[in-house]
Amino acid sequence: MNNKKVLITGICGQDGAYLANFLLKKGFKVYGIYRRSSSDNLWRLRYFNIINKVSLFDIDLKESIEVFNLIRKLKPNQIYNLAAQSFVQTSFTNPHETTQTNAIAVLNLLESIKSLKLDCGFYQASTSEMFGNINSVKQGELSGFYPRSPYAVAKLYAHYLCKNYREAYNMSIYSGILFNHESPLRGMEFVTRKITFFLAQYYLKQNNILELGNIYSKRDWGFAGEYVEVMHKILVSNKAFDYVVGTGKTTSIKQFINYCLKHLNIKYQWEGMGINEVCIDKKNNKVFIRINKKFYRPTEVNFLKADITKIKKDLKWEPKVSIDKLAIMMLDEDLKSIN
Ligand code: NAP
Ligand code: F7E
Repeated sequence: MNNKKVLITGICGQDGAYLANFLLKKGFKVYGIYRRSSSDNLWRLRYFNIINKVSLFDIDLKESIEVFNLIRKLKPNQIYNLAAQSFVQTSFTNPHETTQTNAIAVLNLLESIKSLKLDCGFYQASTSEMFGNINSVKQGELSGFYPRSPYAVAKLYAHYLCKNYREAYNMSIYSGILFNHESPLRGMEFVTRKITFFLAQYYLKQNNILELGNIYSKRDWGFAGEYVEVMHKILVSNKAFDYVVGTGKTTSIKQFINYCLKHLNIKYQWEGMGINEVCIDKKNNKVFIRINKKFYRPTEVNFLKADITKIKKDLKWEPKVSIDKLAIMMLDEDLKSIN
């Protein structure tokens, strides 16, 4: 035990669980903010067998006084702000909740640290969605921003707020601009897990149809287990305040599906175009993947690819898990859980 206290908001989410597990192994005392729910939202902590090793506080991040009181009581050495309404699609239907949690709650957190004069490192979960449609071949720390969803707009507010509080009040605030990162613990609503979970079921039972939206958008996908280690590295290295974290490679949703089908040895054929595009199982000539307009977004981010020159140079960090390996990891875990 190194006696250092960390507070993780969003500890029950994908990154929160991976980070808690990582920091416990490093000897930190880990506290977490989560929201009690009627459905089981502790499953990721159970996956790592760490429920009894972390101290959990049932607080909605929007409740600024409760958050302030908790920070005053704990006086953590580091805070990782990972809580967010993180699903881009939902931000179009629920923009107020998204803005309150992803933007205003960050203001409340920073105000708490400032008014308590706490000597505390603060990590903000910024996102590649802030780049949106900037139309460049790669996106790095100096690229412009063009957010394309209420989610991205709220995150950009938080990102600039962190910059301002750092400059105005000399606070130790760090932002990781992370590109998409996935894992077997990814929420079912995100496209990679939606695909791997469906295909694992399909492989075992060969029924049902998967419906998707825009399969031509491209993402820079990495492994969440690696990325949480970088969050910590950024915060303790004290070299620069903003880092882009990604793989430097980009893959379309369709290509991701093809990687999965190859691993499962399912012979397939894509046919048609646009809304009529389908994927046919060659074994029985049946359609098992099709497009449904309901999964299209009002405004889409078509292309993301990280420029990781700075983090490679400063922090000597490079990702190890490629997207095809990640697809296999997720599929194998899904197959195991369904079997
Ligand atoms: P996640 O799995 O959706 O986890 C987010 C967590 O925040 C959930 O456990 C959620 O709990 C909690 N939360 C939401 N609103 C809250 C509120 N008002 N008060 C308290 N807790 C609240 O997301 P993730 O993938 O781990 O991402 C972690 C952070 O990184 C997020 O801020 C996300 O925006 C950002 N990010 C993620 C990626 C990525 O590819 N994963 C990339 C860049 C940035 P409930 O279950 O109660 O909603
Ligand atoms: O969509 C397309 C969709 O929801 C990826 C969050 O962690 O990463 C994540 O945001 C792409 C988009 O992730 C479906 O239109 C097609 O182009 O998995 P996603 P996201 O929107 O990139 C960023 C970095 C974050 O910060 C966020 O918090 O896939 N797509 N068909 C679909 N997406 C979904 N979800 N479902 C579909 O059926």
